[in-house]
Amino acid sequence: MISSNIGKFITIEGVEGVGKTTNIDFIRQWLEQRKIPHITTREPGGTPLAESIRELLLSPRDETVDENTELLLMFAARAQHLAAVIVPALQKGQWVLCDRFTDATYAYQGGGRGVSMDKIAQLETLVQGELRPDLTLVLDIPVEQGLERAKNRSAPDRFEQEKLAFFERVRECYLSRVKAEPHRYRVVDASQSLSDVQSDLSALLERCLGQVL
Ligand code: T5A
Repeated sequence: MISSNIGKFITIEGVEGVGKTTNIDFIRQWLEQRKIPHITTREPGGTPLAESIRELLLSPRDETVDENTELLLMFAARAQHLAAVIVPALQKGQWVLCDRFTDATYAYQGGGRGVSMDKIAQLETLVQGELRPDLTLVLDIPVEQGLERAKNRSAPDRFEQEKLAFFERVRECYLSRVKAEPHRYRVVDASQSLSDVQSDLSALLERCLGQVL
């Protein structure tokens, strides 16, 4: 794992309804039990300004959102989140547990919308410099199953109104990123029962993080 941060930076990713929010709470408890100072946060969002940008991005609207507008808003929210929350926490030695980060931009704007990966990589460097997550947990699930879970939970946001093929591309992009950089990612089968997902997560956290505690 990359270890340039003082605290560890852990991100959690996956398609809609895969169980990120549910399992972040589980990981938070895992960290609490080990008395590891940490914060949990999310993207887009994590600061008042970035949460306002999230509102702009997620609200369904009649106007077509240009793909560059969407991309730049994602990175604008991220720049604020990094400056105000993530970097200060890591510098204090806190672990940061983040619900989505730049892998989501590659998967949704790159895989889903077809924005060039090079363009995303340029913005990633501009906004983050060298900073990358130490560990990214990809919760993986067949897209239809994830959307079904999301649908049962709340009304669809602007992204959730996309067609199935969009989310298939998002999922494929996550899995291809895992293949390309296997040392940073761990994949968990999120189609299992919640208790099985969490027992896999526990074992995985012990394996990946046990040695740095
Ligand atoms: N986005 C984000 C981009 O396009 N680019 C970017 O760069 C970034 C950062 C918002 C949207 O923004 C896009 C992607 C998103 O569309 P979000 O709010 O994080 O991001 O996205 P969502 O995926 O919409 O979050 P959800 O809250 O819908 O899904 P979660 O958090 O993955 O799922 P969760 O935990 O709420 O679970 C959903 C339901 O399933 C149940 C839960 O109880 C809940 O009811 N559940 C299970 N049921 C059975 N078995 C299990 N194992 C279960 N696990 C959870």
